[in-house]
Amino acid sequence: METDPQPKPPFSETNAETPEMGGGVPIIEYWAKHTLSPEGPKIWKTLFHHSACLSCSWGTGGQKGGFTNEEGEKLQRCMKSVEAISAEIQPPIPTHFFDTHSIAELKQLSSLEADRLGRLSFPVILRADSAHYERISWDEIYAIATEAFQKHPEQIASYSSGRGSNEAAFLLQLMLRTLGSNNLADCSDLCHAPSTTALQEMFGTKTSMVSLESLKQADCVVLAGAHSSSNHPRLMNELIKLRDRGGQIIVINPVMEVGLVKFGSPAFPVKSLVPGSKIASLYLQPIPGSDVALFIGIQKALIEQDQINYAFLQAHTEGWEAVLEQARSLSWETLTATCGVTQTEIETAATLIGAAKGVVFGWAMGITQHTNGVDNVYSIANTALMTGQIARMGAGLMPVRGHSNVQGFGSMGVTVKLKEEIRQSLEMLLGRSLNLPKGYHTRDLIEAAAAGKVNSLMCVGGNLYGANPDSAQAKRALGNIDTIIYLATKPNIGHFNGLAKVNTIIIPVLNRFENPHKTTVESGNNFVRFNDEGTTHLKNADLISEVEFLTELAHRLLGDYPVEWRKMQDTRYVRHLIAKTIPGYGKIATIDETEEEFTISGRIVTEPPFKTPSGRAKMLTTPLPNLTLPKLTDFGISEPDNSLILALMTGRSYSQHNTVVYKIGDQYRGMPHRHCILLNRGDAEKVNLAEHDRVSVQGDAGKLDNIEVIYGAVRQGAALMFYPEVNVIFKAKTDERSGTPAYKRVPVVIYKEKVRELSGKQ
Ligand SMILES: Nc1nc2c(c(=O)[nH]1)N[C@H]1C(S)=C(S)[C@@H](COP(=O)(O)OP(=O)(O)OC[C@H]3O[C@@H](n4cnc5c(=O)[nH]c(N)nc54)[C@H](O)[C@@H]3O)O[C@H]1N2
Ligand SMILES: Nc1nc2c(c(=O)[nH]1)N[C@H]1C(S)=C(S)[C@@H](COP(=O)(O)OP(=O)(O)OC[C@H]3O[C@@H](n4cnc5c(=O)[nH]c(N)nc54)[C@H](O)[C@@H]3O)O[C@H]1N2
Ligand SMILES: [Mo]
Repeated sequence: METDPQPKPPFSETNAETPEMGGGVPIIEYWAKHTLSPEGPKIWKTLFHHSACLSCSWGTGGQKGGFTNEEGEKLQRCMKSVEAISAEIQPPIPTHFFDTHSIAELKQLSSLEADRLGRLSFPVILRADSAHYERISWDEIYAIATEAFQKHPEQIASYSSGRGSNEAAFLLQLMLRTLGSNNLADCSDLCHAPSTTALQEMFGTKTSMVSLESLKQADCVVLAGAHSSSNHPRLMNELIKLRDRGGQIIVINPVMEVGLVKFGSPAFPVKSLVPGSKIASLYLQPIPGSDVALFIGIQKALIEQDQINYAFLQAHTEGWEAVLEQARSLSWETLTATCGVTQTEIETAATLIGAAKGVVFGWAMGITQHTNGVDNVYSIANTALMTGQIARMGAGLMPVRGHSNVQGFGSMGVTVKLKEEIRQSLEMLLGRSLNLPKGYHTRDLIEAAAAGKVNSLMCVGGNLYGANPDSAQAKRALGNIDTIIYLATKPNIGHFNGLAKVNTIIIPVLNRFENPHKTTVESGNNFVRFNDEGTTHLKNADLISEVEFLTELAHRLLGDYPVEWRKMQDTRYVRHLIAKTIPGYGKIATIDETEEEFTISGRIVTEPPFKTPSGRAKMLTTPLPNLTLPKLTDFGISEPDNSLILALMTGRSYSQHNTVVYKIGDQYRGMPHRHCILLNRGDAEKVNLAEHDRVSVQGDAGKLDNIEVIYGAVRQGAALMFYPEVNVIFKAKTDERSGTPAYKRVPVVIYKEKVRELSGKQ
């Protein structure tokens, strides 16, 4: 293998607790500990069950078995799936638990403690005048729910999270839309909505254009703002193989994530697991939120290195002249000052891209969760188009998605931006026009609830309270809603803090490997997996499947219009409807007979034209972001005594799945618990902070005290903390086009001593 162009990234100093690489022996130890423990047999049974992994959109599973991916390759199950399964096979919450624990007590629970209460196994309600959740009968649930969802369509809404099935998702949107509501908020609004918005605008498609097969033909991957060694471990196998065949990987991330430098994968027990495999050839560490400048820099270098594919631009794109002109006219000084990466580093990236035969551009939350998230995606796509690294095998754009079925929810129409084709099919089904109002995405839902405009909310999974910025606002907003119905497998802090004004109901549901019927999910690679029916370990429990609850409620609300809702409890009928309604999903109609999992047709783009009206990709210029940080006085602080203003990135620790914390520490970053801030040593020393000192971290909505300083490989001026805890300190600033909050660039001030606060400010 050639030597890397960059032996050591500039901000690579870690702390003593950081391991030398990601993955490796600790993964095997984790597997052994859990699979050999008393819960072991249950874990193995689930691992072998024919259903998709619960964890991320890069999971395996389905009909080919738990350890086989869509290309038939074995040993593809990551430890995150064991983590997720262990949480689902917990014992039930004891029958009298809620009688003896008041809501005031439950509000104090941390995310980890809430999850460790066990599986929800009977439905409960918290009434307005009560201090306790209490058991409720199904008759009363349906009575309350029916009344709640008969309210004016603009006052009813749903929120969903991508763990449920395509069938549940389809039914949810069909029920809400039949009722006349378009308020289908979804966790993707907080996640990849900038990707769907940008890809739709430029290419007329909303998802990855690269299949696993295509990725295997690439010889360069650009991975921006994705901590895949922690959040999409199976992608690491593809990156290892790419390096093995002589390919190059450019990582773009303000934090030097140890697992993106070197990763030991159990899929290659001899050559990778113990020694580790090199991942990044080049590691660029931009200022958080500055990726547009970095990508324009790469474009500028590509122009200067004469690597532009003009023939491709002329034949298959429009608007390219302005995009090239933008890169030419912005000076190197401006670009490098904005992104904080040197011209040499940027030119090296361009050289690697220019020399590659096939480049795949992958990205995740470091790109999308910014006020200019859509521009970030445009700038990546422009780079791919300029070099013609798109619309063929081995090249293209690959958003690295979140939840294991978040993409399926979008495909099924759980979105405020309904595809025209689906709208037309729904109108045929309904026999009337779907004259839908605009609809609330997740942030609009919170704002509308805060303004008292929402009466009834159905949450199909997720943690709407914990996932949003400004936890106090989220709590207030949800408290204005009369009825909230949570469908969940396990309790979370949202069930205890996101309480409705009158009735909060928690309905315990069966998870993906327990449903009495078959279901399907869609991966981030556009691959549809088929889940067998299963059973639950919870004995004498009173659980329901999402499909059964939604169809029964819909039946009570809508009778047999536009479908025989109760008949839909046999999910084969739902799949037939999906086949008729959802573009590219034709094959789902026969999946029960053929058991053939499939790639959704029309998604993988291996040749032009694109799906825009002109057939050309629409290139769009991308203004540089304004990255000015507030001043001390903006935080209400009068004197500059040892305080530091930073761009704070918020995200996941190694052992958490979104708002659900499995283990308090982050072993990859050497952070021992959740109340830490990862800081560059140089920044800390500037203001006389030592490692392990305790500081206050203050944003525009509040502050957290007693936060431990941990030195890490994060660039100067930036820092990192974990959600959901950190969500109390900042208000939502969103990308206007997608509604996604800027979780990755939160202006904060940190200080050790209690500083004097300006009166009247804040
Ligand atoms: N085990 C596990 N797997 C998961 C999840 C989980 O919580 N746990 N969550 C699932 C979900 S819903 C999602 S959306 C994905 C999330 O997967 P990721 O997007 O990988 O997760 P994040 O922790 O949000 O962090 C992304 C990375 O962005 C970097 N970053 C921050 N700001 C910037 C920036 O301005 N520019 C660039 N280039 N990089 C930046 C951070 O340093 C971090 O390494 O993972 C999914 N898979
Ligand atoms: N500060 C900050 N905030 C963020 C982010 C960030 O990076 N920084 N990331 C954002 C992102 S990318 C996302 S996707 C959101 C995540 O937001 P959500 O998707 O709303 O939250 P989760 O924590 O994934 O939801 C977990 C809950 O789902 C329920 N659940 C699990 N499985 C099932 C099932 O099969 N059926 C049902 N009905 N329920 C189930 C369980 O009760 C569990 O407690 O958070 C966002 N918030
Ligand atoms: Mo996400």
